Amino acid sequence: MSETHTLSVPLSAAAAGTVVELTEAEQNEVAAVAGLLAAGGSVPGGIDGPGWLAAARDASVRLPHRVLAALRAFRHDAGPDGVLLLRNLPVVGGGPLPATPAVRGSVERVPTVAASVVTTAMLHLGEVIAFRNEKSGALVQNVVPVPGSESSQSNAGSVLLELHIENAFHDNRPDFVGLLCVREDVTGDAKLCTSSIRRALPLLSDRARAVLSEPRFLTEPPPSFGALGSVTPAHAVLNGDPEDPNVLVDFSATHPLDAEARRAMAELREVFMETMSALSLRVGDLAVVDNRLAVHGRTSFTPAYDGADRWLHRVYAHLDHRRSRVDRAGGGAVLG
Ligand SMILES: O=C(O)CCC(=O)C(=O)O
Ligand SMILES: [Fe+2]
Repeated sequence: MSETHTLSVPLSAAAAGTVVELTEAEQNEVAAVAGLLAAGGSVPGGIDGPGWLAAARDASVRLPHRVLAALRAFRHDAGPDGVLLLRNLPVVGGGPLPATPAVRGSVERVPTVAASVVTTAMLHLGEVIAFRNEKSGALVQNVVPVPGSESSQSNAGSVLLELHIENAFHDNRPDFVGLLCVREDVTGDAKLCTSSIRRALPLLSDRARAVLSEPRFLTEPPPSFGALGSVTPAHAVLNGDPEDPNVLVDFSATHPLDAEARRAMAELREVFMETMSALSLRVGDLAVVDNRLAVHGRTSFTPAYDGADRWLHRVYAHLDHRRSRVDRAGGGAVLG
């Protein structure tokens, strides 16, 4: 566990990474694509049924060119910040947005406009996946505050959510995490925080770099997996090219195995804080985080539980479906 449990957002913090703001015409094009998929709302099984993801894959090629180009470029190289922000996406069709759900494990089963938007976008970053033990294996999950879960280190909580790699404990963790804002936090306090190892690395001491590159850490599954995940074998926090490594850490679930490893992890958290960006997501913002290069978290906020709280849809993608085939019973999208 981290000792401090604060994320003080630097005053200079702003949106990180590449930002693409859709024009009204582009927004209408996306709405038309999503509208087709949402109209098929009666497909058996909805989003998680046998046919919808294939329909979404087909429809996804019709997204506006600038959106496709941004996603493709980000997939190739997520840049120094490891974050892509698409703004001004459509999130509702004809009717009003329903009340923000306030129950644990809430997911989207019916293909709404917003669910279709986030899925078609994420399909350009790889294969859309979910985990059987997390939010009942749903492909489109709700990120909402849940009464009674305030202090949970999960996306149902409202205390500060520590910086983390998504599902760090899992061998086939997602390569990209997409978070689409369908209702923004009225208080403005809830901010998505991201820090990239590309920004942080030059600020780390040589000793910390060396220690973080050794298998001196263990990572537990997050609370969203219930009791079902298992702790990793000892692993390094920095992997790959020492000059441009991947990072594997969750500051509430990764445990150093010795005192020096503890100090190195604390130093890493410090430099992540120094280089952190924080963003109050607006309605229609899709933030995509490269889960190899950037950690993410969220500042604390105070939900009202009145149906108007902050509401995101989360979708995962990974690049190599064959690599995870052993975990995907029947060849579907859900890892067991
Ligand atoms: O609420 C947020 O901004 C981020 C939540 C989060 O880390 C997640 O859903 O994976
Ligand atoms: Fe997360």
